[in-house]
Amino acid sequence: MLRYFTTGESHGEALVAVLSGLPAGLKIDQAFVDRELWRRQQGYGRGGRMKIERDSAHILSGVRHGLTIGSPISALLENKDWKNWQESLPVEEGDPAKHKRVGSPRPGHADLAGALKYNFPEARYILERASARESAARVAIGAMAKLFLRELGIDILSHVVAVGEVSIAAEMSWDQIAAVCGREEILLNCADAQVEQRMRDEVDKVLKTGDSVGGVFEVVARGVPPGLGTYAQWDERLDGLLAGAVMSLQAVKAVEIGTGISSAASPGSTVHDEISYKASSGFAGFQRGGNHAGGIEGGISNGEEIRVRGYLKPISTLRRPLQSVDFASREPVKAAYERSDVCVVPAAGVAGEAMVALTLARCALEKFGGDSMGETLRNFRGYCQQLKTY
Ligand code: EPS
Repeated sequence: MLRYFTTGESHGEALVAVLSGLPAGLKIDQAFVDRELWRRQQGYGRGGRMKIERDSAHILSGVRHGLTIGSPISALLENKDWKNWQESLPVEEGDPAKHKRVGSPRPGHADLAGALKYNFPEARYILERASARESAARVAIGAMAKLFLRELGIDILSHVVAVGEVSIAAEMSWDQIAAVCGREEILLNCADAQVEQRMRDEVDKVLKTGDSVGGVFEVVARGVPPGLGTYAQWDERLDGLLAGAVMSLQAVKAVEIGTGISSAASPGSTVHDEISYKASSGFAGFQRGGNHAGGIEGGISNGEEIRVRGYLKPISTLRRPLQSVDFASREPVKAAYERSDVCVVPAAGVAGEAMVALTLARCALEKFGGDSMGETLRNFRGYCQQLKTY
């Protein structure tokens, strides 16, 4: 069973991710893992922190001589900013005068709910863990899940569909998305260059006004065979698992599979993807007229591209803060402001890819099993053969 955990605070010494359950004998390409981490750090609208960090996964265990050994993998991502926080966030008792309080909760952030829940008089420890910095750890192990899925012919990418009110009009093909993801300079990771410029203007607008902006990313997985996930139990449905995984990312407030949102307002005749047959096509010869289903029907992958969208609220730290209350005096004050990003949609898309990869890897391992890659691939190929001769 594939399981994973992350630990770490935004301004602590490091993030640590643990991934358990990958079969032995998978090649771990360090350059690929670090490139994924780099991708997550890009995007127009990031704040000053990304000038400090240069993320790299320092693998501590579970990989020897470049291959997984079937033991849990742990990876450490250093926070370069730690050197500026050692005195205000020490592990040991330290000097209370040096602590950096967050005295008034930001609407939309975890600050207030977290302080109430964990019974802290202010929000410093809350934002330290609620911060999207944690998603870097998920991207590190998500990259390993991607390397596993690649062996099965499955690839995953993302692109930005909307920033604020600016959005792309048409569905982007895999090749268009791959071209934008392969760039050495990532602006807003939008596959339509003209729309991307308008997205940039949208970010500039909120930068000028001290505001922030949200948006929509889409994760696409191609090469997924029919048969991952099942309707047999509610918690085994692939759409449910993907929705939970993507929704768990910081600032995601809604998840859509395929054209789920517009489908709710459309007649069935325009939503459901008609079926045809051509022996040489796909996994089992069946073809679809479209992909409104986003590659999932009945909680099972159907062999089409899986398309999952994450809807991000605007970042909750505003340079022109909203109204709040002082934790200590309970007097009305402006919400706390700390250095922040104003737009993170491209970065969230990369983190979304990681969550989709971890979810698909888990479902693939549940279906094909295997303690070594040889065993997993043998089972996988046997299943693909079964589909071919269906
Ligand atoms: C974040 C605030 C900013 C972001 C951070 C998430 O960090 P800082 O407070 O250090 O300026 O840059 O995101 C990351 C560090 C990251 O790696 O994505 C927050 O409060 O959520």
